[in-house]
Amino acid sequence: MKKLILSFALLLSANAAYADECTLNIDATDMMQFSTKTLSAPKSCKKVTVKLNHVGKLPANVMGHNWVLSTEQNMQGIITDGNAAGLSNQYLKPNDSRVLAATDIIGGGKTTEVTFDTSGLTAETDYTYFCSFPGHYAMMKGTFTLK
Ligand SMILES: [Cu+2]
Repeated sequence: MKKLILSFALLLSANAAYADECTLNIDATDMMQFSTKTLSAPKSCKKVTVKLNHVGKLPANVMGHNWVLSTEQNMQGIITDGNAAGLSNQYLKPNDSRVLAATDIIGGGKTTEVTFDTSGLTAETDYTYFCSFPGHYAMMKGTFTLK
């Protein structure tokens, strides 16, 4: 009985470790900054969850932030179309197939997250993440890799 309990505990902790490395956290601030310019997850993750935490105080219409994933090549087009789409569309063109993953736009004190399938991504590519709020990508941009 003791042995059984022990192996159950090991199984639980192994699952927790697996879940943790496939979940990434990033903060965004009122100073128009992400807390990191690089994010990566093990390629063994079938799904990756990115949790965005806006640690500022300003509202979404003034200093809103989201987390958008695409190829470097597609970023500018997504931003141009996103600006036209406006805040009511999370500053993204609806159903934009160039967007690999995206959270909603949030204001200060709020948290949001997105979970995406990694089956369409490759470990050889450096992906780009950015905030699509107008003008923010210049400051709020980083590199996402599977490794
Ligand atoms: Cu932003």
